Amino acid sequence: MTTAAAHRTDPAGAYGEDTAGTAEFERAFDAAVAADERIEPRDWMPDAYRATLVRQIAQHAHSEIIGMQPEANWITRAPSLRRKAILMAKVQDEAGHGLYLYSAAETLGTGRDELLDKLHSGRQKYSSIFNYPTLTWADVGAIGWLVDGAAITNQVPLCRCSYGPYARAMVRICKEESFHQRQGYELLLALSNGTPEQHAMAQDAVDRWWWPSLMMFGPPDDESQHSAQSMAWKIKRRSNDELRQRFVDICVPQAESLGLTLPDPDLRWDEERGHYEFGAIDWTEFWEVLKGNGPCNEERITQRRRAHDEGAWVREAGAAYAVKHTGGTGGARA
Ligand code: BYC
Repeated sequence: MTTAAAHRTDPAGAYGEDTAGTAEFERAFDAAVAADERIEPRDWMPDAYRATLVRQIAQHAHSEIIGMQPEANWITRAPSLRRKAILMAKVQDEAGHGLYLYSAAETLGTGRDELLDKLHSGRQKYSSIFNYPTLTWADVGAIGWLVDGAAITNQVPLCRCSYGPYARAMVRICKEESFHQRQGYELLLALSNGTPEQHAMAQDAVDRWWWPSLMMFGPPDDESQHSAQSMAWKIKRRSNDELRQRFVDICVPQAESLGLTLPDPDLRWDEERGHYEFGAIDWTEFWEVLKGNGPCNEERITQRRRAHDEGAWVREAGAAYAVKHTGGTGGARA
């Protein structure tokens, strides 16, 4: 344990009303963040830091859980047993990611029931991307390549997030997302090199998923209300626009290898900046989706509530089992 860490654990809320004590904890917290040390669950942290983490981690967890729906839509219609097995494994991975993330949020003192309640009542968000429909089999490829690709770009810096449990959850999630991205790329490559109809289906999916994928990174930096504080706290390590640019730079050559085009007539290499220029994003569409007016918002949340209600017996059985075998109270889990 380093010096900064040694002084920052809050002994059962001892700082209480003691302002001088709080100031000391605050200094230790700031020093730990400045020294790139990890903040751990029992360390003192500012209320706003805790609230920001709960907001972001919960939104992230909800995205993983809701994100199962668009792809699960294709499990029964996958074109081969191999593709079906791969897709089932991927969707199951997403469920696992959601569970690690709910656990990370729980270390901040917010229970899973509360988080799910906020999701179901619309008080917490999930990623905008999952409010778009999966119309063809090629959409499974486009989600893997673009949506998981965007997720990795965003999440690799989160492996260095200042909050220990979130950063550690990200390490494993990123490894799994890399497989997901590869499977999507491989699926699209097979379609792109297939019949003219298959190629057209792959192109159509990329045309529909490209712009919503760019929106996943959040609003432009000058409209991102949380970025400055989250970066100062080292929760976020890169800005929304920086990550979006990195994603575009990665995708353009990959699209060329796939033999597919990206639906942006303004896309061009900027020699001077060493990056691809890209066209204007329709931010009106993004904010409308966030307000609940995307093509599938209602369908997604209705399905989620139904799954939760229908799963009540599983939670009850799990709680009863825990009481019987551990003598504990069980604590029903989602
Ligand atoms: N969608 O100040 P800003 C996956 C909200 S799932 C919806 O920039 P921040 C996968 C934002 O919350 C991957 N809302 O916020 C799963 C804020 O509103 P509130 C999901 C968005 O937090 C299954 C407001 O806009 N990844 O990989 O500094 C299958 C202003 O934004 C979005 C994560 O969740 C959006 N796209 O930065 C396949 C990553 N963008 O909360 C794949 C973790 C912004 O004040 N999250 N908003 O009401 C983050 O890195 C950050 O939270 C964000 C936004 C970059 C998304």
